[in-house]
Amino acid sequence: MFGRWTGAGEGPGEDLVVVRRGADDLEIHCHGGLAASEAVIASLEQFGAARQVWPAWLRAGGTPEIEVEAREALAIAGGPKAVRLLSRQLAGGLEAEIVRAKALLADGRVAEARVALDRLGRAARVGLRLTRPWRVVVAGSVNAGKSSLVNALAGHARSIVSSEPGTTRDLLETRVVLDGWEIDLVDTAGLREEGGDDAAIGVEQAGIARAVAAREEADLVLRVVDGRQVGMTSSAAVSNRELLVASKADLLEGAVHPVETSGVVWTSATSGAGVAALAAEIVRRLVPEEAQEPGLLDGGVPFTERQVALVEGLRGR
Ligand SMILES: Nc1nc2c(ncn2[C@@H]2O[C@H](COP(=O)(O)OP(=O)(O)OP(=O)(O)O)[C@@H](O)[C@H]2O)c(=O)[nH]1
Ligand SMILES: [Mg+2]
Repeated sequence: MFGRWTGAGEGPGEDLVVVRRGADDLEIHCHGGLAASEAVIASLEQFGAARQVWPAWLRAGGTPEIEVEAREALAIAGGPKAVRLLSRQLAGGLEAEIVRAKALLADGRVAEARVALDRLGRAARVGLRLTRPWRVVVAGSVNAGKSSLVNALAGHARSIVSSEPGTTRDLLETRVVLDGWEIDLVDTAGLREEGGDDAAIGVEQAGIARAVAAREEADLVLRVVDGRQVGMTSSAAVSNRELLVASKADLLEGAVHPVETSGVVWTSATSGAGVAALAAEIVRRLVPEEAQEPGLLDGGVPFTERQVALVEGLRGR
């Protein structure tokens, strides 16, 4: 039916189309924009209707829980890899594997079920991160070239760069997509190693405190060292959550070594050399599963705590 919705009678009303989809199922189509739909909903509420958020609406309509969760996650996920992974779960990837594992258990084929459930358990680490970008903190001494590297990775001049030590004061986040993964790069205030951090005063000191705190919460810390000083940095002091990055390779005479042999990623923000290799290395460190177990993320992947608990429960049987 086409007609004019006048609600409680105020205003000119709203032209709309009402479609009966079933005995107790009506669709109301109105003009675009939020104002028209909001006015229609408000008037329906006056007549006793209850407003529902969409996940509750889907659940009430009998949509399977994993599908609702996948739609909720897709609404906030970023980066093509997370979206592709979640789309597969929406299409039934995880559901199918859970059904299969349950059937195996019912058949007494416990070992086979275990293999499938263990795989789901290993995939869950990445699955649980699909709606929250990885966090990479860029740290190091003042003037090491941290902001220049962030800009090189982001492909635009996000952070202010200058030869003045102590240029970056606060944490500055830049969301980037590297090799399909969404990542927040966090530029920080440099540490003043030589004169001690006492050389920094006031706001810079506060910035350094924030930099230290940010490192604690990072998935990965890029420890940026001026290439001319790399020899003075002991790689033994680099934790497995850290990646040693040498900057300003263009100022160096002689060869730079590949990361496989030196453990150091050599880069030049000025020439762009090594920046793509750095991006690849960041992803390799954040999502080692991709290289270590190809195919792990191609099948069912649990992506909520509820799903992980469900898999754990089956594994315990
Ligand atoms: N030649 C050369 N110079 C660079 C490179 N990267 C950075 N620089 C220079 O090094 C200086 C410091 O660079 P920034 O990126 O501001 O360094 P930062 O680590 O962010 O410094 P703070 O924020 O002060 O801690 C600037 O003068 C840059 O132009 C590089 O790859 N090659
Ligand atoms: Mg800086």
